[in-house]
Amino acid sequence: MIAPTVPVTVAYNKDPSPIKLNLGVGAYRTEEGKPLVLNVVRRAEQMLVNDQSRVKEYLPIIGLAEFNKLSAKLIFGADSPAIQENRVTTVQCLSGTGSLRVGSEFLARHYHERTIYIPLPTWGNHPKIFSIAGLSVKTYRYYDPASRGLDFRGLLEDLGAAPSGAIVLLHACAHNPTGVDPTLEQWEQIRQLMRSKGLLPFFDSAYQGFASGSLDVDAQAVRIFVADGGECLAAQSYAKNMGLYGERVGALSVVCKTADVASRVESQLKLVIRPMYSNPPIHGASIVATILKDRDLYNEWTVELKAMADRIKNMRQQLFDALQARGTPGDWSHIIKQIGMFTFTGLNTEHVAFMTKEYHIYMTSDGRISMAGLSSQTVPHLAGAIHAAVTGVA
Ligand code: PLA
Repeated sequence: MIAPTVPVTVAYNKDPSPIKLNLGVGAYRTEEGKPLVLNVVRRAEQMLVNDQSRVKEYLPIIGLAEFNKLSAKLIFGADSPAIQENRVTTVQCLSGTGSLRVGSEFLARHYHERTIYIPLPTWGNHPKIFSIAGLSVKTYRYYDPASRGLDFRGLLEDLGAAPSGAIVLLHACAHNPTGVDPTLEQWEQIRQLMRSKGLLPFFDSAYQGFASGSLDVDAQAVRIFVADGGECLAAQSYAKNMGLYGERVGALSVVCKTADVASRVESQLKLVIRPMYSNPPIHGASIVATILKDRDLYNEWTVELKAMADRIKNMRQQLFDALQARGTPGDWSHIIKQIGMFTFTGLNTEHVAFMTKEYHIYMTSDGRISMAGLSSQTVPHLAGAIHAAVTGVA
């Protein structure tokens, strides 16, 4: 299980070195190393500020209705039969984390099987969220360190051996921390296996559009599960793809078999949310709804999103090239094969400690680096540190 990312940032903040580099937390930085507020977000905010009719009243328990509808469309597709048949219930939550938490509290109270299978490894917060909510957490094999790719056979064996009805956490795209996703054919096999065993898919979609640059491509895995008419849950975050990290805006959708079940699920979700935080904040959801409902703003968003995804891909290539140029021992092709914000480098805890001490480079101890925190100027520093680590540290 990976170490929490936040302590990495604490250590980074304390380091006085001018060359220090934080590749720990997954937050997008520009080529200049600065946080980015999307232009489309600035425009939407300006429109909201200029609208004198807007007030600061409480939102309903499940949040902004328009935001919920648009969020479901974004992940399931505008023409999704599940949406048209009113089989989806969507509630606004506090970003991806809050959506996962509300979803798992709901399952712990009302679902008949209280075991959730999470990939090994996974985002460090997953096991904590699910166990605190009252689910019992088990793992399924996911990553094969030898191939630095998917352990597909191990995954199928472990899910095949899971008790029927168990919940399975799936990363919708850009698996964190490994950057390794199943192919579409593999997703189809996973779907068939899960449906045949009645396993319940719970998708964590924290990176839609951020992985491939296309919102639709990154939602494909979720959509093949929804297309078969079965149940599933999806937690969405706008932290990365709209750069709304600190606004804490996300959504939980539960796809049900009938409209009647969906409306009863909504009532139960309200009972989960009300004693937790009463109702969600208004600002972030208003920004998202403003962008999603306006064709021009939406198009502008997709262009900016693609530019972020492209910059990350470019950093992968640059880092790979820099290691090749140095003749750094080992096969580094996984850097360009992996997808999304992170590269799972294969560096061990000792390498990481060495790079932090000698090069002031911060990353999680499992060797995960955030490609989004890298720039053309810092690639040589990182490549030099990796080279020194793998040639000098056992
Ligand atoms: N799910 C996954 C797979 C994530 O990687 C993250 C964020 C979230 C959900 C939740 O994000 P949100 O609540 O902000 O929407 N992971 C980050 C940040 C980017 C973190 O750890 O807090 C990471 O560095 O792994």
